[in-house]
Amino acid sequence: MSSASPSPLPRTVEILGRQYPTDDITNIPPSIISKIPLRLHTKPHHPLSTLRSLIESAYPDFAHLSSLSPLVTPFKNFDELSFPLDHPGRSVTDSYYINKDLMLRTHTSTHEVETFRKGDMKWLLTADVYRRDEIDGSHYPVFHQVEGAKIFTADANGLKEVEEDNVRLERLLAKENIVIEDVPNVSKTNPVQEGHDPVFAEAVARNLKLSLNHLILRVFGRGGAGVGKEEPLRVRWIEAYFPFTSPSFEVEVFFQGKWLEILGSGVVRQATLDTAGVQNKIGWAFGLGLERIAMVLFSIPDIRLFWSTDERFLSQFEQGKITTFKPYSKYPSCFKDVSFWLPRGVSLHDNDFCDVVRDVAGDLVEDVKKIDHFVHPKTNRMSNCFRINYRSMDRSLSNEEVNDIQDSVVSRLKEQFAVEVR
Ligand code: FA5
Ligand code: MG
Repeated sequence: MSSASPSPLPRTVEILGRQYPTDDITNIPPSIISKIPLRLHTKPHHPLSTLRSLIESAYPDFAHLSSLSPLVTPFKNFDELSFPLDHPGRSVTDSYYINKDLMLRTHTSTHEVETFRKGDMKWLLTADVYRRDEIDGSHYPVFHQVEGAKIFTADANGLKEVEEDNVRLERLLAKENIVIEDVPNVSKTNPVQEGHDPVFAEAVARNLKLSLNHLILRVFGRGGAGVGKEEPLRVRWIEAYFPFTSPSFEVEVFFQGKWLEILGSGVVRQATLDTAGVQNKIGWAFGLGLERIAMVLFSIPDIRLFWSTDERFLSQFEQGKITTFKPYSKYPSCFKDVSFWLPRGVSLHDNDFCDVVRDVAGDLVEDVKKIDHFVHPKTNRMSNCFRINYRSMDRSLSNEEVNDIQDSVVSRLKEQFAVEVR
């Protein structure tokens, strides 16, 4: 669970102009803190902002929220959403903690309870979310999600409302060039919740699917990507599991020869609505990842580009328009390996290594691979070897510059984890 760090931590960290006390689980690095104020989803002309607007335009009668702070309690991020105590997402290897009482949200579902509590019956919420992760072309420790939800009053009028909406959406979709692989709305492995009227719950699951098929068609079909015009758009619904929904589903879209997972969704757990003080409601929620969809729509080949401040990137985009990104150049890669012994009793998760690399090298690193590890049979010490691929998106890096960065990475590893370089 914990990663021992021999180097002393500052007693406080400053985030968005406020000081927060640290403790022995603090693991938020400066490189992440510096991303918090950027809020790319609200930056005019940015592809993530255009995609957010496109999604909002598919739900014109929903409340559109986008300014909630990413600092939340673990209680709110996990417990309030029925996550079990041993869920891996809670661990310091997977999430960023400011201290034991405060973390960076790992998903937009964090805000479900407070939003329902406010009385919003149908809403979209866009935000930056944070997860400790590997380094490669499609993973970044900060990304953006849109949460959407709609709840109905759990009585005869509410049921009538869902059923009428289902008829309306079915009519709309019947005219479109879309091929949907479906799964049952409910099944033994994807059950209606205890206490839910099965007829109502199934109508709600159906409403969720129709509503999202409609959104997907709008985003991929008419968004300029060309699908859904000559070629039918192919969408695949899959049974899924989330602690805070049942039944639950994931959606994949067939794009450029591959199935792409774009969202998770389901019928909201009654416990969530009860906690929010709206016991007499029933409804659905979904959470989708903006970067994955934007990479496809705008042909953006590397997830780091969203964070670029290079005019050659930014100037290519116009708010509200989906255009194809023209790469300005592909600069050469430079690979550097680092092999080291870990002292006994010190654990270093791959995500710890990646955080050190990101902190020192920022976006000059394209990916990191663990290429070897073993335990010495006599000393019981662990040996690791990582290969770092340095490549700038904006310019050529000199070997000298990369060597300097690599030296700093090594110093930080020695300082923080007392490693012995081999
Ligand atoms: C969730 O985050 C759930 N909160 C979604 C949800 C909401 C379910 C409401 C039910 C009801 P998941 O971890 O699968 O689920 O992430 C949702 C989407 O975020 C994924 O489908 C993907 O599009 C995107 N995503 C997840 N991890 C990454 C990542 N590392 N980089 C980029 N996008 C990601
Ligand atoms: Mg998923």
